[in-house]
Amino acid sequence: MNYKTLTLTLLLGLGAMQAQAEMTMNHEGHDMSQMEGMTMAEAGDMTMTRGIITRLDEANGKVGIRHEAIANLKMPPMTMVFRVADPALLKDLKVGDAVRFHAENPAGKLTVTAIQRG
Ligand SMILES: [Cu+2]
Repeated sequence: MNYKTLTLTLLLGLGAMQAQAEMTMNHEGHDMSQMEGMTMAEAGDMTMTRGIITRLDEANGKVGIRHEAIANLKMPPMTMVFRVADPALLKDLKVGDAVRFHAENPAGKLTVTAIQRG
């Protein structure tokens, strides 16, 4: 991990902690037991983004996508490589396929957690 990545990871970590602290404060006095242990994704954020497959590397669990803006990650349109949560997600895809996918950024590693043709 290089210095830049480390800094980014730390910043993202702080941001997440801050968001959590704010959420806790905003919900003071409410019953939060149902939310315990849930990530935002599990709480229902499954924003799907459109893209075109530009590269497939099933062996290394990576996929290149020319994607539209990713709302949940506040990322502008670009072509980039993502990790995939499970390489099996890629098995029916080929370069040039139009897809819809959901990506998350756990610990600074952009990861596709769901992808489908369409
Ligand atoms: Cu991107």
